Amino acid sequence: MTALRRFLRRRLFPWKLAIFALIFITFLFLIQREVVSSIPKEEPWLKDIVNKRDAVLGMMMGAVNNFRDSMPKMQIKAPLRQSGGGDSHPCLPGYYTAAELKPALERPPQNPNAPGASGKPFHTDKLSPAEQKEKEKGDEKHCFNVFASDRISLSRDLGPDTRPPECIEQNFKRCPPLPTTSVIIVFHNEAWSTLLRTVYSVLHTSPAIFLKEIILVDDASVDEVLKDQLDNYLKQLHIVRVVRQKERKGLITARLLGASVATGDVLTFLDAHCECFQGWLEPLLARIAENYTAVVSPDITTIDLNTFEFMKPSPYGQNHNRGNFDWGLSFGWESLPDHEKRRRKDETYPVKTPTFAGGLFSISKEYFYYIGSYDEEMEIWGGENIEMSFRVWQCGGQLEIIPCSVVGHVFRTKSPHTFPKGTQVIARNQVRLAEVWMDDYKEIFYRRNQQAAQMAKEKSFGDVSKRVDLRQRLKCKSFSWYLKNVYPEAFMPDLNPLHFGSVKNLGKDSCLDAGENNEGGKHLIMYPCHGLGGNQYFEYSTHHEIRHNIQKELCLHGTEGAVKLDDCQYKGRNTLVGVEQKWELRELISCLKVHYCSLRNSICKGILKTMLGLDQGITVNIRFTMVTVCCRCLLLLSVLLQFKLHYGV
Ligand SMILES: *[C@@H]1O[C@H](CO)[C@@H](O)[C@H](O)[C@H]1NC(C)=O
Ligand SMILES: [Mn+2]
Repeated sequence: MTALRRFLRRRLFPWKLAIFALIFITFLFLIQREVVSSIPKEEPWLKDIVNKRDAVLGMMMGAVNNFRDSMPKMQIKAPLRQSGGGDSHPCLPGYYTAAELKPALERPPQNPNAPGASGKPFHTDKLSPAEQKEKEKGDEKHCFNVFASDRISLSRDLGPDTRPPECIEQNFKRCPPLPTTSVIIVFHNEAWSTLLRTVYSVLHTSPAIFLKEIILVDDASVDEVLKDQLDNYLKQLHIVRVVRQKERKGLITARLLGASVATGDVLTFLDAHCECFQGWLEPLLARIAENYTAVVSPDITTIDLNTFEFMKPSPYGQNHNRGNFDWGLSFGWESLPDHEKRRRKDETYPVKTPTFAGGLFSISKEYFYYIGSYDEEMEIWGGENIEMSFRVWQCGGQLEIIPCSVVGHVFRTKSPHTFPKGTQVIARNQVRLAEVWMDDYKEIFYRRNQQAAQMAKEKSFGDVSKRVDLRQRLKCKSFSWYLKNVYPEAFMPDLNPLHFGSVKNLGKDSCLDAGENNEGGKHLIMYPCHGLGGNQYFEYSTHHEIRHNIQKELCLHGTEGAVKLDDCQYKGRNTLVGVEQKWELRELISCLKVHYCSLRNSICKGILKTMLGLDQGITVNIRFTMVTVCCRCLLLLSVLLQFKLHYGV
C-alpha cells in the first residue's frame, strides 16, 4: 500500500510512463488471451468483466489514436470556398462572346512600318555619334536598349495571333463567371517607355469585364519622371494608379503593398518590362475559376533586350519548359519529363511545374492570403519564388504554367540595380526558406553554401516562428513528400553522405582541389588546405562516388591516365554508377583505389602519381576529414519529445 502511494506521489517521467504503458498493454493482451481461451461459452456474469475489458481496451486505443493525431498530418483538406457573390449575380449559360471580351482600351491603329511594329526587331546599328551616346547611357542605366524602346510605340501591336489553334479557339464558360483581376506591377527606377508599354499592353489585351485595375507599386524610385509626371500622365488612364513605398524594401513588401489595396478577385503580378500577347488573361483566370488552389504563370517568352523583338508563340506548340531548383537553391528551367508530356492532350492543358520564376503569375486573392502570401521578413529579392513554390505544393495547392497564356519579358543578363545589403540578403532569404520548408534536406543546401551554413548556425536569419506556425496551421506536407510526388526527377544527393569534407594528403599537407572554374573534364590539383569547403568540398556518397557538387554534380572519374572531375554517371532514378566513378575508401591505408584496379598496388600508385604529382616512392596517406551526426539518437529524442508534449509530462 505504501509502495503504491509512494509511486503515485512520484513525478511520472515520460520514459517511465512509456515503460508503464508497455507493461500495461502486455498485461491486457495476456488477460484477453486468457479470457478468450478459458471460456468457450460466455456466461452472463462474465459479460460484465468482458465489457469492462473492452472499455479499457477502447481507452487504450483512444490514447494511441490520440498520440497519432498529435503527429503532423499527411493528408490535407482543401480550404472551403465561399460561394460569395455567385447567387446575387446569376450568370448566363453558354460562352463569352468576342463582344463581351472587349479590351479595357482599344489599341489605336498602328503604322506597320513604325519601329518594332508587329513585335518585329528594331535595329539600332547605324547611329549618329549623338544617338550612340544616348544609347550607351541608356544601356548602362537599364541594362537593355532603352534607346530602341523609347522609339517603339507604347501601344505597338504584336501581329496576328500565332498561338496553336486550340488556344485561339478556346471558349470560356460564362457560368460560373471568370473572376476579375487586379494587375500589380512593381517597379524601381524603371525606364518610362518599358513601364508604360507594359501598362498599355495590359489595357489593350485584357477584357474590360475582368480587368478591375492596374496597380503600379513604386519601390522607392529616385528618377524624377517616375514621380509627379507619372501620376499626372496616368490620370488619363482611369483604372491605373500608383502606390508608393517610401523606403526601398524590395519586391516582396512592394507586392504585399499592392495586394493590400487590390480589389479584384485574382492578383496578377507582372514585371515592369513586359508585353502581353492577345488572349493571355482569360486562360489564367479560367484555370483559377476551375480550381482556386491553382497558382498559374503564363508561358514567358523573350523580348530581346537589344532589339525589343517579341518572340511570338508557334502555332505548332512548343517544347515547353518547367521550373526546377538545384541544391544551391537556385531556380532553373528544364524540359518536361515524358510523363508530363503524355498527360497533356493538347496545348490548353496546364503544365505542372515544381517551381516557378515568380515574376509573372496569377493567384486567387483569397488563396494568396490563405496560403501565407509572402515571408514578410525576406528582404529585397531572391529565394521568394522558391519559397512560394515549396509552400504552394506542400500545402495542397498546385503550381502551373498555362501555355495558351503568353507574356513577353525583357530578360536581362545583369541587374541594373544595387543591392542595399549585397548577396548576404539572398543567402539569408534562402536560409529562411530552408529552415521552414525543407526539413532535414536543408543540410544538403548548407553543406554547399558556407555563408548560409554560418547563418543557420548563428541563427542570424531572423525569426521564422510565424512561418513555422503557418506550416503547422495549414497542415502542410513534408519536403520528402514534395520530392517524391511533385519533383521525382530531382537529382538526389545523399541526405547523409558516408563522409564529407576535404581530402587531405598527409605527405604534402595539402588538399585535393577542383581548381578554378572546373565544370567537369579538368584534372584536379593539390592546394593548401583552407577548410572552407568550396573547391575542396568532396563527399563520399552511399553509391561510393567521390562527389564535388557545389553548383554541378561532378564526380571523381578514374581512367587509365589521370584522374579528373566529370559529370556523375549516377543521376538518380534508373541510372547506375560506372566502375570509373566507384571508389573504395580505406581509412588510413596507403591508397584510394579505383574499383576495377583490383587492388593492384602499382596501378594504384600510378594513378596517385598523375593525380597528385607525387613520386612513386613516397608512401601517401589519404583520408577523409569527417563529421558524423548520430541521427538515430536524434530520432529517438524527437519521439520522446512528442510524447512529452502531448501528455504534458
Ligand atoms: C483542386 O485541386 C486539388 C488538388 O489537385 C484537388 O484536391 C481539389 O479537389 C480540386 N478542387 C476542385 C474544386 O476541383
Ligand atoms: Mn524582370
